[in-house]
Amino acid sequence: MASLTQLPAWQALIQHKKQMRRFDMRTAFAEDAQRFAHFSLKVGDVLLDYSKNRISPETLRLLVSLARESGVEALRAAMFAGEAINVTEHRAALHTALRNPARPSLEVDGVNVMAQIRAVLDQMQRFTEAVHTGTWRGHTGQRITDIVNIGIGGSDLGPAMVCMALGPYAQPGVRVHFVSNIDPSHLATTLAQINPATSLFIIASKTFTTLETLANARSARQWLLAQLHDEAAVARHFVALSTNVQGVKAFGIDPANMFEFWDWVGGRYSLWSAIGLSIALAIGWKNFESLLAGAQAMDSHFAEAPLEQNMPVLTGLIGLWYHNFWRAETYAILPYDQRLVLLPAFLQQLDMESNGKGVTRDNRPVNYSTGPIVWGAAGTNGQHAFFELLHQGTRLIPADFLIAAENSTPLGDQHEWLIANCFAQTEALLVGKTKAVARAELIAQGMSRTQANALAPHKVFSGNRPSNTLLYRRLDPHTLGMLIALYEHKVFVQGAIWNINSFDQWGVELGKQLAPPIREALESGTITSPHDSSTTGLIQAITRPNI
Ligand code: G6Q
Repeated sequence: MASLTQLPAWQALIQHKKQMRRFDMRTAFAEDAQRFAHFSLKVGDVLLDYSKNRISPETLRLLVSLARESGVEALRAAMFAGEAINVTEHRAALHTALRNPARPSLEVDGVNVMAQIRAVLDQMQRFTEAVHTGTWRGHTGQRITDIVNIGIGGSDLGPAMVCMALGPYAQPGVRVHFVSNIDPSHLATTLAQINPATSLFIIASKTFTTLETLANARSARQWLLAQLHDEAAVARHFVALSTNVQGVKAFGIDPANMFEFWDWVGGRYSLWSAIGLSIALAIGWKNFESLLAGAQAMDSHFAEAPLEQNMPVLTGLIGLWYHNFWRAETYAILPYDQRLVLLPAFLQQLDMESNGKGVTRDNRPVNYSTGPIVWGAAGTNGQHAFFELLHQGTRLIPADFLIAAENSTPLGDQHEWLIANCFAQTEALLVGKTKAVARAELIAQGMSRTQANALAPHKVFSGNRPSNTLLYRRLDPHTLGMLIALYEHKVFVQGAIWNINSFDQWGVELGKQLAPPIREALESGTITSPHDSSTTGLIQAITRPNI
């Protein structure tokens, strides 16, 4: 493929950006009474309003051309077909197959993966129902009341985010906890809240070699055995989610209590696989199926809708427009939905681990920027913290606002206030406030002209600041599945255009390589591997604190 920056659409977008430099969304809204209708799209229960962006019909036409010229459609077809699009690891990326169990067959390396997927789903369903009905009990015959998922990164963030989001669907009698950090305080705090006789530990690790997870799993087993005094208890209180049968056996978990997945499931795309067991246990099997079905609905839309009316394509292109042509380095995720409080952290991994890459799929360094910085927090809390910078700071920060029309746990008129705040913020970002208006307001409040002139510049909001709004009826499992799949595919579209491999994560590996020699030095007090003087100094500050 020609270099991205040489494509006609990229070149045209450079020119177009020059014409759009002074584009004012307020004027665009004034000139087109139908702007919302022209720049919004509904898929199922999810409405995307992308009208508050610095875009014209011509911008979208050029961006869609860029998607076509850079081969997004071919790569999308290859992903759904199970081709090895993860080129550096020679693997398919088939999270879409996990949520389409009705698909008759799909061969990867001569194996029908659909049969494997269905078999594991059946095993997960049987187990989930056994725990919920009390058929599966702890070693002393008591029912399971607490589930502890021990995993990190992709084996933690997705399930933790979903369980939090779907709290109103929680099964009675079961609490789910997540332990990820090797900092012992994480596990210790959780253990202090639970009873070993009624607890089930899910050891979630694709590789079953991850230091943090294995260390926490070992400590959890020791704690359990110290209280139940019988090695046989492990079989009733520990299950594993992994691709590594040998590792699971070596740890001492019976492979009969292992839920398998496969190397073509990326960690950050794995909540739809056996890694979702904690979700099924938290919300029940039917709701887990509904989560999968929601993601599948978004998959079908992504696979079939024309690029011009394709939600993941449009959000991906608009994000890329700001990142590459307006040099916006970050974007904010602002769920006006307390239950989505973990969404920014989940999307941080999804986006930054997928597209934080500097080498193309054909092994050349990129000569354009990739991988925006993702951050955010739940509204309205963010409003009282960092929104100042969004409104009055010097940077351009596109933002996604997410809001439900209905709340699962309404109280008085609080939800109406939540919606009002959400819409008011996107409106304020758009409309802003001029110096003349600020000055007039101050004078109307009784301030002298001199004082008003001095204060007015501080009360100016430039406006014309972009946002998307995702409005959904209610945060139910189906809608949440759609929203997550939307972001997965958005990231895919951007990675496809940047011609990078969104499915590997070599950057994660470096820390895994460097930590063991430091650990050894901390224990022995002798540094045997070469380090810079900073690292050496820090190690010695621990091993020889008095020097
Ligand atoms: C995700 C990453 C990474 C991974 C963790 C845990 O895409 O690869 O976050 O999920 O390092 O790995 P294991 O599941 O193998 O323990």
